[in-house]
Amino acid sequence: LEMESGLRDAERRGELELGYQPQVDIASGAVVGVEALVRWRHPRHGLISPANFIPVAEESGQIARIGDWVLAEACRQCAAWRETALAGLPVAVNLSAAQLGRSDLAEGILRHLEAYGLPSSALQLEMTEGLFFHETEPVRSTLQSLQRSGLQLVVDDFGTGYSNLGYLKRFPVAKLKIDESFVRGLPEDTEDVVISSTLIRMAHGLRLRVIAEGVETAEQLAFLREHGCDEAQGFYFSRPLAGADLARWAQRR
Ligand code: G
Ligand code: G
Ligand code: MN
Ligand code: NA
Repeated sequence: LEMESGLRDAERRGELELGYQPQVDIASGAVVGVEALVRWRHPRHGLISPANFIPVAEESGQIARIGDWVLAEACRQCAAWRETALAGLPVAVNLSAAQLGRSDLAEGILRHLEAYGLPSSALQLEMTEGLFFHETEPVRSTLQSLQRSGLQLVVDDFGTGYSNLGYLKRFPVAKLKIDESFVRGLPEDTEDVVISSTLIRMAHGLRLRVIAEGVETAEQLAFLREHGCDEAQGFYFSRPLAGADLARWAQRR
C-alpha cells in the first residue's frame, strides 16, 4: 500500500528513470537498437526494479499513466541522441497488457513521436507472449492500429508463454526475443541448446528477426552466432545505462 501511494507521486517528483541497454547485431557487431527499462529511484529504498513496482502499478490502475511517461521519456531520449553514435536507432519500450487494452494507446504513442519529430520506426514495442494468449478484442484492435501506424512489435520472453503460436500468423510481429532463461545454460545445457536453436530456426522460418537477451559470456554469444541468431542483448555488451552514458559507451566502441 505504501508502494502504491508512493508510486502515485513518483513521476511528479522525478523519481522514475529509464535505463538503456544496447542491442547488437551479432554478425557485424554494430549496435542496432536500445531497450528502455524503467526503474524507480526511491528516496529511502534506493533503486527499485520494475519487476517489483510494475505489478503494483498494474493492479492499482497506474500503469497507463506510468507507461505513458515511459513512452514520452523514451522519445525525448531518442531525439536527444540525434547528434551521437546512437542516432537513428530504434528504442524498444515494454508494454503491459493493461496498456494494450486501451483504445487510445496508438494515438498517444503517435503524439509523443510527433512532439519529438520522430518517425514511427523510432520505437519498437515489446510485449510478452502471454498477452496474445489472453488476446481480447480491445487488445486485438489496439495491436492492429499500432501496426497500421508503422510501429514494430516484438514478442518478449519468447518461449515462456505456453501460447498458441497462431498469433504469429495473425499479427505481423517483426522480432522474437528469446527469454534469458534459455540463454543462461548455453552452450553446455542440452535443453537450452535445443530450445534456443529451435526458437532461432522457427523465427527464421517465419521470416522474423530474432534477438537473445541475457547474454553474459563470449561462449553464449559464439553459440548464438553459430546458430544464426540475429541480435544479442545482455551484460556481455553492457548493463542498462543512463542515456548520456550509453551514448559515450557507443562512441568509444
Ligand atoms: O530491468 P529489470 O530486469 O529489473 O526489468 C524487469 C522486468 O520489468 C522486465 O521483464 C521488463 O520487461 C519489465 N519492464 C522494464 N521496463 C518496463 C516498462 O517500462 N514497462 C513495463 N510494463 N515493463 C517494464
Ligand atoms: O523486458 P525484459 O524482461 O526482457 O528485461 C530484461 C531484464 O533483464 C532487464 O531487467 C535487465 O536489467 C536484465 N538483464 C539484462 N541483461 C542481462 C544479463 O545479461 N543477465 C541477466 N541476468 N539479466 C539481464
Ligand atoms: Mn523487454
Ligand atoms: Na524479457
